[in-house]
Amino acid sequence: MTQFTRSAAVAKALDAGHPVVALESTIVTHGMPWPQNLEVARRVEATIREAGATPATIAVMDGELRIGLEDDQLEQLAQARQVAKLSRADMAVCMARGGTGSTTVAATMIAARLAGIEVFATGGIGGVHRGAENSFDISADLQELAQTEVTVVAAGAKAILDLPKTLEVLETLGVPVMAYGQDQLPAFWSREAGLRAPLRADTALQIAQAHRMRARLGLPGGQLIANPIPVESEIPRATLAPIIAEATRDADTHGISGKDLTPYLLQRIYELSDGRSLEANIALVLNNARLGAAIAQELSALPV
Ligand code: PSU
Ligand code: MN
Repeated sequence: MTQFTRSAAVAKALDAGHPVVALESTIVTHGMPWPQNLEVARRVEATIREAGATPATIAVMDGELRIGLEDDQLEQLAQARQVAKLSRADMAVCMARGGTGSTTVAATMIAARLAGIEVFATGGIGGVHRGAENSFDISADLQELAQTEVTVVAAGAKAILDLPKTLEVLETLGVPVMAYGQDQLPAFWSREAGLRAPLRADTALQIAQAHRMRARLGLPGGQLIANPIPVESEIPRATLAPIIAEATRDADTHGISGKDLTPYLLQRIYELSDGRSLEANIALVLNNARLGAAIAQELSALPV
């Protein structure tokens, strides 16, 4: 028995060796408000198709791990309330119970690897939360990058996190972090985090070659590509800093922690920025989808 179901389009592309880009679904259920979440999910898929690759949005629906959603399934998920946010720890439990859940970066990487998809585009990965020295809140996404062979395209780690600590953990775990086309680490809504990225890549081909070289060396784990948000869509760091500080204080006041913290902060920053954070989030996800498709194309042309 296979542990997953592929959509017809994804099965066809993978079996033919055509480029495929995995997409997560937590950004749909917990990262953006209805109805923009559905609109964005559709636009991201369309962007990948226009760039010559096949999108594979991943989710668990009624116990089935789905690699590639049909449009009605995407809509169902976007409208659903109280959907579980699945990571490495709870994906199998949800499937065994016949449940429904969206996949985070960690769970999407696991599913992509099972299906033989090498590239995954998202908004921002989870990382080390501010105050982690007390809360120990470090996203399972980091550990997943250390053990699952998928190249993840993100706009850096979300600026709500402690970025220096996030980079330190990634270094400890042996995860290559490459800024795309610049030396600075991008910080999600802003192009620069005020930190140098450990590595830099200037072309999709370089990223694809590094992915293959890791495999040849037998190194487990993936790569994190930090793709800066387009200039015209960025929110400068100085504008965001007080908003993030306020959202973080509010989370503290209301005792928000664990899995609820990231969705709470994203929603609060959306309110405090009068919707600007969402516009930026949409622009960066589309930008990552384009780069993901380019990397998938290079990988499909390289020998395994
Ligand atoms: N990127 C976004 N919005 C999101 C997320 C990423 O633009 O909502 C989600 C991803 O699914 C990521 C998760 O894996 O947030 C991290 O959650 P946590 O910090 O609880 O590990
Ligand atoms: Mn967490």
